[in-house]
Amino acid sequence: MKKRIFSGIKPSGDLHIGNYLGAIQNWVALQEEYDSIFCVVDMHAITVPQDPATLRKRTLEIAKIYLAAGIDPKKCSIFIQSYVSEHAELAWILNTIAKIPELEKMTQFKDKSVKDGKESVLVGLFDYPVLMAADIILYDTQLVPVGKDQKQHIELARELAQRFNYKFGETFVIPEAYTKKESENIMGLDDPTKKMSKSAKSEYNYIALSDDAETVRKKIKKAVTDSGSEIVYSDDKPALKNLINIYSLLDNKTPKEVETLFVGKGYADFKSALAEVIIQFLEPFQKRMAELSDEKVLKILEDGAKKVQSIAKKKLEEVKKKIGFIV
Ligand code: AQP
Repeated sequence: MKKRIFSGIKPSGDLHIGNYLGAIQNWVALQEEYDSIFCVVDMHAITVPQDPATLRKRTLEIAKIYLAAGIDPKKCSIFIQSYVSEHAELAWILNTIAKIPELEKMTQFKDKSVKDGKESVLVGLFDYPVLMAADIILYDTQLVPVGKDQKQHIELARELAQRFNYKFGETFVIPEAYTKKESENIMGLDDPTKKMSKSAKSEYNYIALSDDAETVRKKIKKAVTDSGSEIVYSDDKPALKNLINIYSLLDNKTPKEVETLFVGKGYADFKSALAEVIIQFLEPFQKRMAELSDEKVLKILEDGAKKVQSIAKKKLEEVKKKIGFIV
């Protein structure tokens, strides 16, 4: 029996190379070895206000990104979260064993509370880590390939699965996060102390997967660098380290090999080479995306939902029986 992985991305903004390198690139590699389930988590997206037409468009776009990146629907199940209502049902049940302080610890809730005041936080945003726990444990997931920012949520999923098992008997597999050191936290181009983020205020924070060549060149040229002039991979040069990471992950080289390529050269040479590496990745990727019709993608998503629904239904039935519902 293959081990199972599950992961998803929310259609709440333009995806960037941080999302690709931190999550999707690993999914593509893991799909060969694992029983893989990948989801477009639209129910997570609505935890912040969304324009309905934009949400629909972005949901399809995320699925196209998965496919253009190399996720193979013959090997994996790809679906839209809201197609499978068991996610919401299990989340409700898990709400009855989750504790308020556990959710108050979550970074997104804390950030929003500090920024805009606790009274402005919507219940959905506060509670979404429980929905994420449900997404994961519904499928007896063993491994969850994500970026570093999501590790806190996997911890909660583990905790809730263990708590349920303890209260009602062995039911859920305890999942583990899967990250890779070089890609788990791609930092903002404008600020290497914060992660690259789709909700960043400035577009100079990220390279979007939809950026054209000129935009990439402009953004990389503007990216902040550290003092000095040599191309060295070191913790005390966080901006450069981040750029070298991006280069090495997209060009399939180790950071050492990238350093060696630029011995005796300066930031300008390095940055223009990095921009070309990114463009060489993005152009064929965008071409593959453009070739995917909405109809074809919708069919893949419907087929994916059918495949996972039987797993979800069975697990939810087991849960309902255990807690005393008549099924
Ligand atoms: N900077 C990053 N480096 C590495 N991995 C990252 N991920 C996100 N940012 C980085 C990973 O990408 C996946 C996307 O998940 P998501 O869109 O559901 O949520 P997110 O983590 O909240 O992503 P963003 O881009 O930061 O969006 P906003 O700004 O809307 O919150 C996850 O696996 C995540 O770890």
